[in-house]
Amino acid sequence: MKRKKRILSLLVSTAVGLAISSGAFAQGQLEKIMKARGLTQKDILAAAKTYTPTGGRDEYLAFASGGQSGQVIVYGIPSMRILKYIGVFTPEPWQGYGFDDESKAVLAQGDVRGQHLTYGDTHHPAISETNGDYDGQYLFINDKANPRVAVIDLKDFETKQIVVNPLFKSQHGGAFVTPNTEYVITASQYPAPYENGYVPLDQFNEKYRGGITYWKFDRKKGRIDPSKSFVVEAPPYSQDLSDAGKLASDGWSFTNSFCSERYVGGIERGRPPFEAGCSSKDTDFLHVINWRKAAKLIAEGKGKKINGFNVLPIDVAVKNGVMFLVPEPKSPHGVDVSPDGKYIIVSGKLDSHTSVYSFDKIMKAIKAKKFAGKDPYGIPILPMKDVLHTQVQVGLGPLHTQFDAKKCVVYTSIYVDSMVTKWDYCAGKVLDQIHIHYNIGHLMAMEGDTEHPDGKYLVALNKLSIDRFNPVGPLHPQNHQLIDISGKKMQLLYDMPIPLGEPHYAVAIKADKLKPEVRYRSGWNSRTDSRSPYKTRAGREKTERHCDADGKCTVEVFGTVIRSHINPEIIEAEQGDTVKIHLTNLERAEDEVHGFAMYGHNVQLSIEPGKTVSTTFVADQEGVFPYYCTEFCSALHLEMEGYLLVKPKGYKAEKASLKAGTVYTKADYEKQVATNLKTQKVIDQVVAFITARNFKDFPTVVALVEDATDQLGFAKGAREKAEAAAAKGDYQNAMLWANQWWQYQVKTADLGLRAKTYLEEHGAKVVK
Ligand code: CUK
Ligand code: CUA
Repeated sequence: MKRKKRILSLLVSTAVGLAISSGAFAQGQLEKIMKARGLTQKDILAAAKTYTPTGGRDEYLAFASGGQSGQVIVYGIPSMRILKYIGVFTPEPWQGYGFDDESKAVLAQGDVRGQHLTYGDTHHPAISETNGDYDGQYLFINDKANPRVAVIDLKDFETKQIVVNPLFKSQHGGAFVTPNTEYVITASQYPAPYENGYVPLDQFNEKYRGGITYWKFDRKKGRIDPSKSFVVEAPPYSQDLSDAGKLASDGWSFTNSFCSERYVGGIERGRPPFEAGCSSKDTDFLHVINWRKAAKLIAEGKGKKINGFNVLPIDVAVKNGVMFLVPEPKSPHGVDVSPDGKYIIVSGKLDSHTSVYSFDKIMKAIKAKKFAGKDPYGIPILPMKDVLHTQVQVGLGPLHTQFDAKKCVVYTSIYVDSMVTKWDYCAGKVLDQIHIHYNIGHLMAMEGDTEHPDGKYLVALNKLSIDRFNPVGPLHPQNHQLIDISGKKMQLLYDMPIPLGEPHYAVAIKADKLKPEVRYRSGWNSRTDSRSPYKTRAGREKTERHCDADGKCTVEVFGTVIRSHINPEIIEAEQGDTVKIHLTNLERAEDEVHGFAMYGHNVQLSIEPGKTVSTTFVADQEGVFPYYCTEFCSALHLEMEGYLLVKPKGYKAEKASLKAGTVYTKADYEKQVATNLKTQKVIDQVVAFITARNFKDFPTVVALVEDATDQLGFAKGAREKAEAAAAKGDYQNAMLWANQWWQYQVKTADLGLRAKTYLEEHGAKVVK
């Protein structure tokens, strides 16, 4: 009891930040809450390890596959707070992904054989590496169903490129990068002919093929270069996961397979199903590939082109010592290379062992040409016992392995037993086990597949959540479970439901390695990373209508958005016109996003500060189509609106002028001007506060001040218009412009106050 009290008071004093002397009250409170919520001391400890106080940041950022949702999920560790869903293979309206023309072009790169696809089955994200460690620049992810790879730039967490594998008909073992991201590796899964035509299944052995693709990554451009990429042809063995060699094994890669039986199913014809035929042999094959040599052979022209893509045929690979096979136990799944590159850990789904292969022994066997024979395609097979380092009994259904910061310590997911086993692959012994809820697939340790893993936390990516959360219908959320691995025994800390399935692999990077931007350079096409030709400056907004020789007309809008108006606010078109709207966000303030949605046209844009986006559609129906900003961006956000007016063909207007709703007088005008002058005094005070301090030392404040200066400039312009109208006795327009003058002042004040708060919170100093 005494010990319990001590732990509690320790917890309270650290968690609530109270001195020991005043801890008694908080301790009483804590005990009350624990009792009311049925929490144990262990729970409180776990909470203290994950709870991130308001405004706090996480130590790691995880990128998780969103499975068949075709997205990537970004969350923080240890708080397990979801920060973003990145639209990758699937349109995502909040981000405008798949809605603006710029991102539609990215998704269109992923069309397969003329078919536009709106989902992907994402499995394995990979962070770009430099010298075998995450560099935080790019993220890659594969689509298993449609053999594609996407490139996401971690400067803005946006998908920039999708490449389609022109040979494969499915692609699982990727994306995995080589230690300097020279290549992004993906392996095919279900064998199929490389060509797109029909080939009967009785030619499976001869014409169906697997393969491993090495996508050349051009880091300067930040894009994959398909023309310099290649496939190493492989037998139809149903290749599964891959991993790149590193350090000792740099230049090599490893891919396993689960159906070297080459079985073809046909359950409906009375044949035993695939699952029986693909698990009948005791062993399958690990493919050991010298990718550096393969790349050299391709460069020397030793490959051939199929569907316009470089292929290194099996016979050329064998002749040049590029590909070898190693038997591995029954239907394996994961293959993971140790941080030093010396060991390769393979887990057999139907075997209770993990098999640790020695790269050194593999090289020795290859050098000595000590082969156990050849497979039907002439590929040399290395004798299993000669290249095996050890086998360890870890539990039933081992799948994937991640590495700890501690030497030789690894964690393997155990699917059937719903466990994580911690074991030592050097000494070949089990160290600890923990139960998982339920049926774990992959698991992720912090930077756990690099040359320098961080340890600390492990996340179990579970297939089933069953009874772990409040029920929400037959489709359950997925369950990511956070485990503390800093001690001798693993400790379960937290369950995080994810309403996007299915989590396959995830990678976690130290958060301070990421340096994302908060705004784009002005007029930026974020998808091509270049200035948009449609960039529009303040005051240069215009709408043009041009018709071609066939009488087809296009209304093209070069517009801007800034708090709190869309310019233009009225767009006119004739029925049948193509409408192109380009919008540039003029804001520079952090997080000042505007949206753009329009009635009835499937238009929803996200326009982040500095970005230029476009939408194109045919106005095929006459009518009135309101549009508005979809982000609550200021007090007058609801007024951020406009109309697309589509006139019937040949429509003649009766009167060409717009009539105002309310009528204003001289008194209204003067009252507004008085308000504006008072507001200006407030602004002047804020300006005096800022300029009296070293605000130039704070880039965030400098950006806010620039923005505020812009707004104040607009205010001046509106004031001039108001005064000119008043001078002419046009109090109607004088009042409206005086009001607009005030709107700009409000925005200036808003920015100024934000800057002031920032300076106060960041200890700015008064300067002389
Ligand atoms: S796979 Cu899903 S649990 Cu695609 Cu890496 Cu193993
Ligand atoms: Cu912009 Cu609401």
